[in-house]
Amino acid sequence: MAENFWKVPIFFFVSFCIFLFIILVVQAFMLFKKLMPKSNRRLRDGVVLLHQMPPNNRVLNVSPPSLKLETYLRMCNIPYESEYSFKTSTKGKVPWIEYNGRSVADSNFIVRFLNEEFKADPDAHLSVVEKAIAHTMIVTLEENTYWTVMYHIVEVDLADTKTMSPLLSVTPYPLKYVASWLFCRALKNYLWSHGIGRHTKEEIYSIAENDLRAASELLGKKKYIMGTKPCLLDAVLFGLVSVLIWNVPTSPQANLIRSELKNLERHCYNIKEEYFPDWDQLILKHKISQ
Ligand SMILES: N[C@@H](CCC(=O)N[C@@H](CS)C(=O)NCC(=O)O)C(=O)O
Repeated sequence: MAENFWKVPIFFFVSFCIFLFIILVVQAFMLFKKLMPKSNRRLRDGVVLLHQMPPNNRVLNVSPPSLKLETYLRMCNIPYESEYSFKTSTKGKVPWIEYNGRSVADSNFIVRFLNEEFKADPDAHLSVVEKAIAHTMIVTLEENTYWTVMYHIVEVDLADTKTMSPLLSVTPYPLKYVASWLFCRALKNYLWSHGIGRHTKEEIYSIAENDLRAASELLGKKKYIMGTKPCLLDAVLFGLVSVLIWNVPTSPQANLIRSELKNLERHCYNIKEEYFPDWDQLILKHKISQ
């Protein structure tokens, strides 16, 4: 009898692990069902189906490339419908689209594809030099400044991210612990592989500051970056600045915009007013976070 004494706690521990495992599997299954596309929406010919994450309470989309793409669609009057879910493209990212039986991934390849299909070009009015400047600024914002936002949400303000993330906010405990851990691990790996994650906090925010100051200089007092007519860069800037000032309003980047780079904030409100009169209704209708 005495030699079996140690088996009792082991029995309880193993039972607890099995129980926890079953709970996690059931929760993951339920969450998967909840978050995958609900509609077996039939693709309509000539209409773009835009796959993107649902809104949270603060912003129409927490993903700058998704907001940029939706802005582009509206700028070019391209007919589209949104499919709000967490289904990713073949490249493992959002946004992506389906159009006339074809799937296209990555906002920039989507823009190229739709420009061809719809004979649209939001940059048609730009000179060759303006196009070159716009291209360079787009790459700066999407491949550099964007990662400073990712750094902020995972390294500095994770508690807020967990509350506001469309995915983590609807993930029940105890699965939320696992999902948060996986989310952080993936994002920290991205930051490290990109290279920006190897810098100090101060260095990373200074990178963001330099980029945002450059964008602000380029915009100056103009309504849109290249003058009176918007171009793709305006959509990119809107995607990033709206996420900064509305989704992470306490970040150093948002503080800088609100205190010193006010033209970026004004630009953001201009685009919202012009292209998203239904912004609040869309958030109310489709938001998924609590
Ligand atoms: N270059 C891509 C970037 C898309 C992107 O980074 N999407 C993020 C959300 S903002 C994503 O899907 N991340 C999921 C992941 O990387 O696992 C584009 O412009 O579409």
